[in-house]
Amino acid sequence: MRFTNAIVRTPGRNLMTGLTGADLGKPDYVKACQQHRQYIIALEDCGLEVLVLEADERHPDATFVEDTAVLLPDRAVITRPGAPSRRGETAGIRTTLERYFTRIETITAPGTLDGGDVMQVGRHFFIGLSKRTNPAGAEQLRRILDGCGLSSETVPVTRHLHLKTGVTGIDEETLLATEAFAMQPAFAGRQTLPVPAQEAGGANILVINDKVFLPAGFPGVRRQLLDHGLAVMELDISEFAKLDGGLSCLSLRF
Ligand code: CIR
Repeated sequence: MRFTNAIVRTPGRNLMTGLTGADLGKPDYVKACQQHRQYIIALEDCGLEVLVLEADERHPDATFVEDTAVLLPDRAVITRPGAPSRRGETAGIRTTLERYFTRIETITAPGTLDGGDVMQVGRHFFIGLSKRTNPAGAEQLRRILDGCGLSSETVPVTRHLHLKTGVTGIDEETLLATEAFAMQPAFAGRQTLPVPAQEAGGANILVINDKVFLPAGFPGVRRQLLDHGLAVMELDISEFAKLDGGLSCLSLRF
């Protein structure tokens, strides 16, 4: 899968009031903006055209744009985020995506779905059933995917916020996964690079064309990726991790 575009949203000054289950302290707004800038530069270095949306001061978690949409080759699916405080984020994303996609679908009530629970591996999609994504939302997405000739299956998410918090598809055969996911029957038959138990925060990596980005501070994960023959670059996203955010959450890629 090769990407040409990305959409990101500048963090708002309200960032420190975002949702979190992490016990890592409050994010520093200025530092978060610096880290976000480095993230944009990294995407641009991959050859992507990056659309930078302005901060949304009404929605503290709006910088985590990945959760608001699922992008398919011929259409965009606007999600219905599981957290009520995030539902208002989708209106702006819809307007933005209308510039790029002629066909837009929408997850509707009672369904809930966060983009962080949707992992594409080739033409197959894994959909996490989490605190944010419910069976009705997953079923709506399954039908849309089915209509596009794309297969999917659900995966229970019990120990992480989202599916992709704990597992990343590196290529069609290889996953990087925490212990919680390595044993999942859904992932049997694929090679799994294990994330060390004390480095669960390093499971969400970003694979963009031929480049691989890893959050800074996870030497065991870095070693796994290097041993697999991947050239990895580290990005410091400490301020976003304080809000349970990983590398993939900060962009929509297509
Ligand atoms: C939230 O709880 O919704 C945000 N603080 C973090 C969202 C992270 N998104 C993602 O993993 N895709």
